[in-house]
Amino acid sequence: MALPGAEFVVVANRLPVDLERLPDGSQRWKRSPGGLVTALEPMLRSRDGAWVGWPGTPDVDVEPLVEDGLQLHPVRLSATEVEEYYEGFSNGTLWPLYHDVVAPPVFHRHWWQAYVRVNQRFAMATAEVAAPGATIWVQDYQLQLLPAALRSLRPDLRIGFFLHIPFPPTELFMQLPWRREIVDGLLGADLVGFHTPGGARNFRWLATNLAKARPGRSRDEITVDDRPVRFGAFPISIDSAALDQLARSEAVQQRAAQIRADLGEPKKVILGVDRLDYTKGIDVRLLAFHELLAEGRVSAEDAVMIQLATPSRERVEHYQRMRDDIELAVGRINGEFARVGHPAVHYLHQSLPREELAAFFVAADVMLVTPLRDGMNLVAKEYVACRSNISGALVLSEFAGAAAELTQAFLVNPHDADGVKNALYAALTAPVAEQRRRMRALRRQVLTHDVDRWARSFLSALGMPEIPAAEAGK
Ligand code: ADQ
Repeated sequence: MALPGAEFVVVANRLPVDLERLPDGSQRWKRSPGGLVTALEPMLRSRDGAWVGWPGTPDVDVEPLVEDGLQLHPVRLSATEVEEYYEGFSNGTLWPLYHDVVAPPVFHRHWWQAYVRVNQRFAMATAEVAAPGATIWVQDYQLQLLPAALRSLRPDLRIGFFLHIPFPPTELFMQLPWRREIVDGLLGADLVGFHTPGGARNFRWLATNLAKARPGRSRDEITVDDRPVRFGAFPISIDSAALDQLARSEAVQQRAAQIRADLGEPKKVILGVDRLDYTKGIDVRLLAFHELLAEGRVSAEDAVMIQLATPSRERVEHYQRMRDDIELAVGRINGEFARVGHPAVHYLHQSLPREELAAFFVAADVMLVTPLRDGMNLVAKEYVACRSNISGALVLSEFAGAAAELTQAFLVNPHDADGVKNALYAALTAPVAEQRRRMRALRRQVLTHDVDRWARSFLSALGMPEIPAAEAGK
């Protein structure tokens, strides 16, 4: 099928749809609506937009398709490439390296070679799809070589890159055997975006000290081969208004009440919601809760903890071990403090529908977000968006990007076990007036800084002409 050249192209490791294989051998598309799709969809639709990405199943050739008015261009990955480029270099090398080496990164040359090969393939696919002078927005750490690869194929394009995970301190980044290639890859963009100013500063240092960039005309610009490259912090957010509205709905409010009733109407419900990942500090919060129970400062009669964990990267060995450790810790707490029919910790290794998740946020008095390092952490913002009754307390790690904006949370250093314990205790016992004061400030921030604003501010810095709000369907 020949599709028209697209004026605006989003390139991400994954398409916003999954190709599913049914038991009878046939295939079908299933939409996987994430925040990014929601934010970018109106812009994609209003300007012949296209999305380039992997459809989620290895070894299949899929023709480009138009799904719900959106052009989708699948990039093929073999099973070996999924293992080496995705599970290997992206998630076994870059992910731990960029998250402060909280797990040791593994450096394999054949993983790197697969990463180079796949980035090149994405560049070719994008070059074929883009109209002359089109705007391209490349997403995340799996595709850091793409900006330069694409520029060499198509110098006419306007290229933006956004990193969804932290950009690490330079001393850590320098461990990477292919550090220069990665920085050169990013420097192919016209604009490189990070969640925080710290990430942008780290990038600037590497670009000017490791690569051949020179200082530019302003503090947020460098010059590469006489071409300006801008960089800066663009903190991502959520569709705050939609989530606020969902959480206020009768169905979600009733479901939240039902959850509390099912838990036995405890005085306090403590919640954790994460992709099951070693960066999220799930062990940190379980330890804090365990010690508070053991010291008798909190009683299992009064407080119940729920940990919802989406299965993630289950084929990577480190993730398998971490899952075992967390399940052991949950089992220990329940072994000591549960009664029949009343667990102290409820643990669900499941991905929940949006409405159900919103009901848990509404039901929770204390939200525990304790990553050791996190680019942003959307869960913290989702909790806040769901607290329309201006109550509840957010305990938030200083090492999440979100901490820069959510300053009225109970901020903690997740490496400080006593600090986390004390913050959890303070959140559980905070007077109503204090909860309201903090939550009001948190909601002001989250409701006025949504994902649409994020996308618009990045694209306008990239120089893409503004779409009138009405035209974008907003
Ligand atoms: P993630 O590491 O995936 O994202 P996060 O920002 O918290 O982390 O987003 C997770 C999303 O998954 C949230 O929308 C959450 O609601 C959802 N989720 C988690 N557990 C769930 C469950 N059990 N059921 C259903 N949904 C669940 C990466 C970076 C982050 C950055 C984002 C966006 O690591 O730092 O904030 O990208 O840039």
